[in-house]
Amino acid sequence: MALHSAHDSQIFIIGCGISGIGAAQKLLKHGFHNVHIIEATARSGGRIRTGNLGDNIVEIGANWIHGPSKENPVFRLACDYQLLDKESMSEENQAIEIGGHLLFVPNWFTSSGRKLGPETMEPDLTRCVSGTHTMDDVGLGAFGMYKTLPGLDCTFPGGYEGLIDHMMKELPNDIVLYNKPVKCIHWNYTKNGPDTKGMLFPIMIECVNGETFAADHVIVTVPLGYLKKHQNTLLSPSLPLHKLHSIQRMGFGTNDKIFLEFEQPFWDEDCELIYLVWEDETHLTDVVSDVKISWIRKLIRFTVLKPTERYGHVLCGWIAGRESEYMETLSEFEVLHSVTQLLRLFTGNPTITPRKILRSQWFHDPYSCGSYTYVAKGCSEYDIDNLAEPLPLKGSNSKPLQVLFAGEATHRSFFSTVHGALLSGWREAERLVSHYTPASGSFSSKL
Ligand code: 6YU
Repeated sequence: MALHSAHDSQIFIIGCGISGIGAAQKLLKHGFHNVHIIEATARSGGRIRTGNLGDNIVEIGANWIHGPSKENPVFRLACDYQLLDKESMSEENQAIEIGGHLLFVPNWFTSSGRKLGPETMEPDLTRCVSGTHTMDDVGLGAFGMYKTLPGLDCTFPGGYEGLIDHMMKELPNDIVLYNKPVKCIHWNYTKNGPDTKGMLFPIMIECVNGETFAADHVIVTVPLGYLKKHQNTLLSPSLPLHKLHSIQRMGFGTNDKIFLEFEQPFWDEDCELIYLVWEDETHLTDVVSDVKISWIRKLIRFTVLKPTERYGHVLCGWIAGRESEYMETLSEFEVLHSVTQLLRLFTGNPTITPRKILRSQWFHDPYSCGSYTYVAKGCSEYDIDNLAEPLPLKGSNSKPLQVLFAGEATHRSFFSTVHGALLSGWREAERLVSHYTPASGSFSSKL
């Protein structure tokens, strides 16, 4: 077999979300130069996605930096790139320890068309946060595993995708191979592929379009939702059973957004969050019987995009679980019609009409298959560790670290977040770096 140096290793990263970009950055910094990212779609960023509603930018995917303070690498990068406003970067902001947001100023509307006074009603927001269908799906252990960082959650005034643009500028232009969905990663591969110039590689990556790539290492960053759907075909030989079981046990929820622009606000000037309160009992049952008729009843929370000078009068409605999956199957016109009827009912104003709509469809996105990970009932941190465990498993005689796993779902305490995703990409890059570090005595012997 021809020998090549550690830094010549052919490394492919599957997925150009922030975990894949982070992994590539770190590998290049450590002198690996044969690094490529294979991305299924035509864009970078994955679930970080900024879109347009008329003249406004809106976040179709990730919204906030959760816990913007020094320990958060996304916050540090955003500061370095000067993407945040002064207030978000202030020491005071970073020191706030409330696990996210201050209490939003709410407006309450009821299904009999009444606007309630500022009573302190305690809303259940949790289901939306996890993106699950009912809270019964969420394991209690999750609340101990998920770690919050200090700092008052903040947004990117110019859009979250600005972060991706800046990170991409630090990578070589041709590093990403776009529009190439990967069909199968053949590992422990013994045949010599046609484009391998006489070298033997342990991995052959097969794309849907028939193209193949030979590799020493692959870092898989596809979302857990995608892994769940393609668990039996994405790898050959197939994933070991304990990894498969963990993929099945872990939860991947859907949380969608419906953006609406209005000519005039129907909410108070200081209002930040609108709640719709159904006065009949149907809403009290968590699982609504006929989703086709009653999906709209799950749309009970709207955030007001601030500041008004930047956004105009724009609301973001949040919908999670099976109802969001159903909503995605409707046309934009049908969604607009249902939401208009809903708001007319709750405001008692029969003329209210949003003038623009934009909604996300994360469940039907073929390369996300949902929004983000939650720790489902019966799951533990060991499932996350199983997910992150590289192949071949320890103790095997085959070439080590052929397939590595990153992505938000593989981070023990920051799953479901952008910073968790970034840290997981760095973690897997560092795994390869230390594998090839001369001090470990492994520099060329492991090739
Ligand atoms: C955060 C937030 N946030 C809202 C919504 C969503 C998410 N998150 P990627 O998917 O980015 O990249 C993978 C790539 O792989 C992608 O480009 C694919 O096209 C590609 N691919 C797939 N298959 C392929 C194939 N076969 N071949 C080649 N390529 C392939 N996070 O920090 N703040 O406000 C939100 C939010 C609607 C959808 C979010 C938020 C989650 C992040 O967006 C997400 O974690 C990362 O972007 C993922 O990056 P990645 O690289 O791993 O994958 C108890 C307890 C509770 C804990 N939960 C607390 C909830 C906190 C989360 N809050 C979320 C809230 C919102 C609003």
